[in-house]
Amino acid sequence: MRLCSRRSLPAFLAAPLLVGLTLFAGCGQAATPPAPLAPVAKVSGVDISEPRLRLPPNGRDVTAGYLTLTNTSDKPQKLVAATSPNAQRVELHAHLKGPDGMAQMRQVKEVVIPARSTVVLAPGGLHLMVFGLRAPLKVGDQVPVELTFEPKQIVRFNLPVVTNPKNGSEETMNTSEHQH
Ligand SMILES: [Cu+2]
Repeated sequence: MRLCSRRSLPAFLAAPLLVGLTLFAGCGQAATPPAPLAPVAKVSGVDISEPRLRLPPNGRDVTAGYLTLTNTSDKPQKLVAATSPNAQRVELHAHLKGPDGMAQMRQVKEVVIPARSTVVLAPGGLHLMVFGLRAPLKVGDQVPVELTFEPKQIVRFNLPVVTNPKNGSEETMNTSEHQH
């Protein structure tokens, strides 16, 4: 029996490696040059990628969600509303400079994505403000969210919960370079 279990160990270790190699081989072509943002959801004219929700500090039921919106059309697109079955309310927010020069968080009516451009909702800028979470969250949870784009396009997807919602896009992506 001991021999048996010892022999099974390498096989157990090898299995994840094989899966990893298979995946790597499978997406090798698509991975070079650096993969474009993979959309997790789309509506006509807008691809949605990089969704994530900041893990709220202990005991809080308020947090912020982030994502990247890419306008694949030749006209401006508008995000006008957000909701989640897991929260009482979701608002579109921006950080705007007040008269005193300090950045303040403000609700905005809409987020406009210019034609053929990308708008990044990221820490310190535009975000989805989530109020009244109905249950405590942990890292890795998936929180469903529903976005409404004009005219009456509704799309639903999940925001995975993360501790640090910063990622590469806001540093590396210069949206003006994507405009034509
Ligand atoms: Cu906010």
